[in-house]
Amino acid sequence: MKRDLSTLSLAFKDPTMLLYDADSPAPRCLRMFLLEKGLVIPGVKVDVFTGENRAPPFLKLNPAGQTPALKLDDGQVLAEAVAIAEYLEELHPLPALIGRTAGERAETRQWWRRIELNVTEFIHNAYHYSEGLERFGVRIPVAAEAAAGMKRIAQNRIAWIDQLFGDRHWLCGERFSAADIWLYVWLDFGCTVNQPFDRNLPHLGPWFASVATRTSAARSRATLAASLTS
Ligand SMILES: N[C@@H](CCC(=O)N[C@@H](CS)C(=O)NCC(=O)O)C(=O)O
Repeated sequence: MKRDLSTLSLAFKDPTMLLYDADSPAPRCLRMFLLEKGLVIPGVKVDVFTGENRAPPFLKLNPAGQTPALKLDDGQVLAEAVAIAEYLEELHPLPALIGRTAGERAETRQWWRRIELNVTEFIHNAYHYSEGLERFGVRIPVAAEAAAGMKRIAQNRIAWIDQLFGDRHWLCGERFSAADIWLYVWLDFGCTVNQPFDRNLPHLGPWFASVATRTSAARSRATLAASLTS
């Protein structure tokens, strides 16, 4: 089944939560996840470029100083995009982007973990240690000398994922999942920060082009607050 669920107008609104959102890839993963689920949550934009996320008001919410973060109606604040996605899928199981059965969920998590541990973390940190060095050098430990090697490893692991991918339609076969979202958003981000992947990869090249046609891919570029006012 290859339905593009993000085109559905049937959105479920949950005003009991507030998403701390930003113009960055981890929050974009979550926005795309929400769009695919047809779930509408109020959002507030945190300016990660000026470092609003590293100042006391935000640190009180998320001491890790990162976005996204999700505030629940009882005041609890969740961080880490994957944990937030898991939480939302438990509350709103359908359409399933992680899985309907234990087997499906494990399969999604298998790909998700491969992607985070081998690709997205390398792209992200290589960016922190090179193009983003000036901004991030004052926020987190950085290793400029590691950037070139990390970029190389990211590209190598992307080619490895391409081999594993084989002839399937999405990472989980016929099921479009959170793993596709995370890989797509981070590869797209890589293209904007001097880490373009090889579009000629036989499986990931066409897969990327196919994900890019989904409504959620385009709409997730804008932060939630921006998409409400546009
Ligand atoms: N592992 C975290 C990463 C969160 C993260 O690094 N967020 C970035 C945006 S992509 C951020 O807030 N950066 C600003 C900063 O670290 O100062 C997740 O997946 O949620």
